[in-house]
Order: sequence, then structure tokens, then C-alpha cells
Amino acid sequence: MRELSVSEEVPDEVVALVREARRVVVLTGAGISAESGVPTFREVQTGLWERFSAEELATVEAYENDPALVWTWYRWRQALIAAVEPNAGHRALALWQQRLADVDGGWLAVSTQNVDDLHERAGADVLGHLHGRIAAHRCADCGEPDELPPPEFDGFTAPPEPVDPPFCTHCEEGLMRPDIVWFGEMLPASDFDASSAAIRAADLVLAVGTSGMVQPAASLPLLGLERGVPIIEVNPQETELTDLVDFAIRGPSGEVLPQLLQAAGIAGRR
Ligand code: BV8
Repeated sequence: MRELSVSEEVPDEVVALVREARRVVVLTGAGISAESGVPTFREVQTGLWERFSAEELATVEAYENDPALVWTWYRWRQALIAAVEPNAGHRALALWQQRLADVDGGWLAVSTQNVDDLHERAGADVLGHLHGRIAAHRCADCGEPDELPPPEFDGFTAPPEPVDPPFCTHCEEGLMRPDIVWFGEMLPASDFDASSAAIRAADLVLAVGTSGMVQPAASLPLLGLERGVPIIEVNPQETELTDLVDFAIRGPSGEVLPQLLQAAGIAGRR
């Protein structure tokens, strides 16, 4: 594995990999949304949730124990995500995806652990939302999905006290919950299987802004290893994946991804 800093010239091998790739899978994590102002999972919780880690709150147990506390956490995060914008990292992936769509047999697939919609708002199609979508909701009992009005928060002011989740309008018994994968819950098979299949067909894999600490998503890039597919990590820090990748570019994805596309002559080409 070669480690490079964002301030360094992008080495020719990396430029060649990016320029010549035709079937690309990008696995993203919380880090790609950090420059948009969305806290990563590593960041401590504040306000109503300061006593809990994200891993503790993102569980069925926490929701059953205190539905209002967990519900408010998700509605507040949903409001924050609605109030921020995609960054240059999201936009670079959307551009690269468009470019490869114009190439015969070319494609770029985004598979994300993020529950935000910043990839889509940057113009990219997302093949897999491995851990769900924060703006989607379903009944915790009957499982029926339902469209809910936007949250009553502005996304910045911490809510003074928890608000109760609404009741399901279908079964009228259950409480609504975010359509999210909590720890201990299965990932959506369609998104996971599609992402696995894409990596099995890829000629380049990128792991962007993920600590590689949450399974089974963190193992997806390894599916390429057995076929000798090159893996590039984009992350300011070392991760659980670093020892397995071919190149690790240390820097914020909002800077590194546009730089990579520029160096490969993809960005700026009409
Ligand atoms: C399951 C939705 C089983 C909720 C999330 C094997 C070994 C050990 C443990 C397990 C295992 N298998 C399963 C487990 C348990 C568990 C797990 O992995 N636990 C971990 C903590 C050890 N996995 C599960 O529970 C999974 N389910 O296994 O079910 C099962 C099997 C059969 C039958 C029934 C059940 C479900 C996991 C999904 C949980 N839900 N999200 C919500 O969002 O509220 S996970 C959540 O945390 C995120 O979605 C994301 O996946 C994860 C956070 O990871 P990252 O995205 O990587 O973000 P993180 O904050 O960690 O790091 C940020 C990175 O960005 C850092 O590296 C940082 O340096 C970098 N960065 C910062 N700034 C930038 C940047 N990078 C680039 N640019 C920048 N500017």
C-alpha cells in the first residue's frame, strides 16, 4: 500500500488507474458528507443525546426504551441534512458517473453507508443505500412505509425536549420509525447484493470517507481483492481498510476527488 498526501502530486499510477477505469464502484461513509456539515459517527453527540454514543442510539433497544429520544435524534439529523448542501466530493463522483455513462460499457456505482441524500442531490444515482435513508419512514410494528411531513426543526438549533413519534396510520397500533438499518438489524438485501455484484464486476474500487469499522459494509471492498481489483482509499486518517488498499490518499474527499478527476483529465472535459 502506498500512502500519499493531498498536497503531493497524484502519482502517475493513480492517474492511470482513474483515467483508464471503466467499471468503478465507490463505497462512501460519513466522511464524504463531513465537509457539508453532517457530523460523522465518530463525533460525540450533543444536547439531548450527549450521554449516548451513536452506536447506542442507533438500536432497536434504544428506540423501545425511549422512542421520543431516538425519534427526535433522527428528525433533527434529517433537518440538518435538509439544511446543508452536497460538497465538491459528492459533485466529483456525480460528474465521473456521467462521464463513464457516455463510455461504451462504462459505469460508476455509488454504494453508501450514509443515510443522507447528498449523493442524489449532487446528481448521482446511488446503487445501494446499505444502511437506509433518513427521510424514509415505516411502522415499527406492521412495517408499512409512510410519507411524513418535514421535521419541525431547522437542523441547527438543538431541540429543547424530545418529541413523540407519530402512530402508524395503517395499523394504528405501531409507532413510526426511520427506515434505517440499526445495529443488529439486517441490511436491505437488494442494496447489499447489488453492491456486491458491482464490486465483483468492477475494474477499480474506491473507499471514501469510511473508517471501515461497521460490518458487513466494510467488507464489501474486499470482494474486489480476490480478483486483484485495485482499491484506492480517500481519507485524512488511517482506517481498518488501510492495510488492504493499494493506494491511500490522505486528505479531505472534497479536495482529493476533484483533484483526481482533474489529474486524469476527466473534470473540465466537455
Ligand atoms: C448486522 C444507520 C446482523 C443508522 C448504521 C463482525 C465483526 C464485528 C461486529 C459485527 C460484525 N458483524 C456485525 C457486527 C455488528 C455491527 C458492527 O459492525 N458493529 C461495529 C460497530 C463493530 N454491524 C451490525 O449491527 C449490522 N447488522 O450485522 O446484523 C444480523 C445478521 C443476521 C440476522 C440479523 C442481524 C448493521 C450495521 C448498520 C448500522 N447502522 N447507520 C444511523 O445512521 O443512525 S452504521 C453507521 O455507522 C453509518 O451508516 C456507517 O456505516 C457507520 C459509520 O462508519 P463510517 O461511515 O465509516 O463513519 P465513521 O464516523 O466511522 O468514520 C468517518 C470516517 O471519515 C473516518 O475514517 C474519518 O477519518 C473520515 N473523514 C472525516 N472527514 C473526512 C473523512 N474522509 C474524507 N473526507 C473528509 N472530509
